[in-house]
Amino acid sequence: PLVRRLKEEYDFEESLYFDTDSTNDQAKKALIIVDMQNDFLPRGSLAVAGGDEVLPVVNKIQSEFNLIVATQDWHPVDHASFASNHAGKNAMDIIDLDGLQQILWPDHCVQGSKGAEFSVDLETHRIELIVRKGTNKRIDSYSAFFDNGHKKSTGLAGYLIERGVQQVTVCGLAADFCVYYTAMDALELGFQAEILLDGTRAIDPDGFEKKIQLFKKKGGKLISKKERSPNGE
Ligand code: VGL
Ligand code: ZN
Repeated sequence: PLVRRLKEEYDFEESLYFDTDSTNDQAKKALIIVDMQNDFLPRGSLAVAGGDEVLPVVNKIQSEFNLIVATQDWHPVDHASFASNHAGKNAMDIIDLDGLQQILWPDHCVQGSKGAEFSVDLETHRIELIVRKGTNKRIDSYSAFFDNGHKKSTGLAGYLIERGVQQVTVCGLAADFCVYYTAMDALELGFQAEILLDGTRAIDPDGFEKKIQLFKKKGGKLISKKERSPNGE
């Protein structure tokens, strides 16, 4: 009954107040800001080159959205994605983790650490939901929607659907991992999805280039804030 009531209220509002195409469009778009955390920024333990350059873009584009959500990579110290937790292994080695290929990373985004905090330069006051992922020590989660094995949902899809969202724009770090898998899952779930190119940076730019071919093939779009507003406003 709650869902039905929400649905009725939503339809009701839509027909009465959000009846023009442009405002309708606004109400149905969400911005997903992925992992803008100290460890992915310069001097962080898994620093993405140029990661700090996306901050002004990610801050500015928020004004175009009525709903802003964010994610935080949020690992326990003994997380299986950390090379330090596997004797004789180094960062960037690949292991089998419960049947899935797992890239090993330097320790990063440990729950409660400074490295796991959002950059102080990220505009956060309009963020309505923060999804924390990678919290189970045996399970890694790049996407904001599912863990890497697609075994469990984070609840984000349900949240967005209940908020009437049909289109998501994904930005943040890193382009070739958490941003890419978030955007791909969004498409698969039936959302229209776009990646904000000047609002993201890759760990491996060549790898990202290959991955986004598949994203485009599946119907994903690439946008850039600069193109939308040539004067940078
Ligand atoms: C990420 C590697 C490991 C990301 C998270 O946010 O893209 N990459 N954990
Ligand atoms: Zn991680």
